[in-house]
Amino acid sequence: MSKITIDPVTRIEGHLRVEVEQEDGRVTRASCGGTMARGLELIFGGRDPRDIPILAQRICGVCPQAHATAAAMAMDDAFGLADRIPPNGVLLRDIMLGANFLQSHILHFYHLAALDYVDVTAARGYQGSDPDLQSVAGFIDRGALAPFVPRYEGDYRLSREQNIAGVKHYVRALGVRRNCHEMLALFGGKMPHQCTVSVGGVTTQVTRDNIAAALSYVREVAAFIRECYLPDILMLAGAYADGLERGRGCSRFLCYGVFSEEGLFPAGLLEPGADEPAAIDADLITEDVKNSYYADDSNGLHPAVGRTEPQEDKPGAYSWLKAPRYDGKPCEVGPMARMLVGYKAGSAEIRQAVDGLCESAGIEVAALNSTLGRHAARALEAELIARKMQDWILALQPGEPCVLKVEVPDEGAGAGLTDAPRGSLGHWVTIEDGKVANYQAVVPTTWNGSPRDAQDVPGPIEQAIEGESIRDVDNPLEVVRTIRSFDPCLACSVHVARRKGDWNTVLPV
Ligand code: NFE
Ligand code: MG
Repeated sequence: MSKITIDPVTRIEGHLRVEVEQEDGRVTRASCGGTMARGLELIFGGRDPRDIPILAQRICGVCPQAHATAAAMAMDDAFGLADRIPPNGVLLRDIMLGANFLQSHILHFYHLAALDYVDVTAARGYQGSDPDLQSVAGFIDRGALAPFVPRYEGDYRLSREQNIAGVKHYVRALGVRRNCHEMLALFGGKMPHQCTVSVGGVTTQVTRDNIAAALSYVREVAAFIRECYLPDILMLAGAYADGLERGRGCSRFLCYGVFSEEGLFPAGLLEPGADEPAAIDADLITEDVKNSYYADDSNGLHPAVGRTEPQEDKPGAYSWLKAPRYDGKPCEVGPMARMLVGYKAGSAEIRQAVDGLCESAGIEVAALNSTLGRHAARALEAELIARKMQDWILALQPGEPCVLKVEVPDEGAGAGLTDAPRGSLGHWVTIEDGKVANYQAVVPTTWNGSPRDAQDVPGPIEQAIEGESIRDVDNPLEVVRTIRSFDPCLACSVHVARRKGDWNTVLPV
C-alpha cells in the first residue's frame, strides 16, 4: 500500500488536496479536501438584503452570475416578489446566466481539462504561418513552458496533427470567452461581477442595439461550439475510449432546474438505476460536518438554519467543505446530472442532443456516466444553451420594464435554487429588522467535492476515484482526469486575511 498526495490539484479553480491510497495500482481510498474556507456567508450578516446579489458574486469569479441569480431569487422569495418579475427581467437573467455558462464551460474544457489529453509540446518547433500556433511554439521553444508544465507525463495518445489542432483551439477559445463576457456586459455593465441583477429583476434597459449585439455574439460562440468544441470531444472519445468506462461516481443525480424561461433543464433527483427522476423536496437537503473544519453542533442542519462556525483544529477533519446530502445521501451535480435528469424526464431537446452525440461516438447513453462523459455532457449543454439563447434574446421587448420597485421587509425568509455551470446551487436567507440575519450558500462543488458525511459515506469525487486503476503512481493521470471532469471550483470561496499574518490565511478572522 502506498499513498499518493496531489496537493494542490492544478488546473482547477481554487485549492484542492486529494490523497489516495493505492494497492497494486488500484485506489483503495480517496480523500478530497478543500483547503480554503468561504467566509462570505458570515460577511453577509447585518447587511442590506438588496446588496447581496452584488456581494454574492464575490464568492467566485468564474460563476459570479450563478451566485447573483441565486441571491436575487432568494431575495425575490423573501420579499414576496418571486411571481411578479417582469418578463424582460426573467429573460435577461437567463441570457446573462447563459452567457456565463458558455464562458465557464469553454474555459473548463480548453484551458483547464484538455491539457490532460492534448500534448501541448507538439507545437514545439512549429514553422508554419498560423499566428496562434507561432505564439504557443514561441513559448515552448524558449523553454518557458508555464502554464503548460509541470504536468503528469506518459499517456498522451493524439496524433501530432490532432495535438496541433487542440493547441490552436486552446488559443482561439480565449477570444471566445472574451466574447461571452462582452455579451453579458451588454446587459450587466461589466464582467466579471456585473452590476445589474437585482432583487425584483435586472436594472438595465433593453434596446434594439443591445439585442442585435447580443445575437451577433451568441452566434459566434455557437459556431465555435459546433466547429471545435463538439468535434474535439469526439476526437478525445476516439483516442481515450477507456475514459468512457472510468470515473463513475455515486450515480445519484440532482438538478434544481435552470433557465426558467424555457424550463430547459428540468429539476429532479435521479436515483441509481431509476427510469425517471423524482420531484425534489428541498426540505431534504442537509449538510454534515463530521469530517469538515466546522463545529460539530452544526451537523445535519438544513441550510435555512445552517451555521458556519469554523474550527480549524478539529480532530479528524480534512476539508473546509461541508458534506451536503439529499435525504441523507450524496448526489452528483453538474452538466451530466442535468443531461441525465432531463433525458429521463423525457425532454425532447435533451433526448435529441444526447442520442445524436451517442450515435456519433458509437456509445450507449449509460456511458455518459464517466470521466469523458462529463466532458461530453458539458459540450452538449453548451450547444443547447447557445441555440436557445438566440430565442431568448429575440423575445426581449425593447423599452419594456426589466425590474420592479422593491421595499425591504422587516422580516422574511427565502430560498433561491438554480443551477450554476458546475451544478445545483442554493442560497438561503433569513431577514430580521430589515437586515440579513442568516445566510447559507450550498454550491455545486460542495456537493461533488464533499468529504465523508456523518456516516462516513464518501462524496461523489471520492467515490469516482476509489477503485480507479493507476498505471504509474508517479504520474496518476487517471486520477486527475477524473477529478477535473467534475470541473471542481474550490474558489467558490474567498481568502480572508488576518489582521496579523499573511495574505491567503483563511478563517477564522
Ligand atoms: Ni466557483 Fe460555482 C459554478 C457555483 S461551483 S464556480 O458553477 O455556484 O462550486
Ligand atoms: Mg454553506
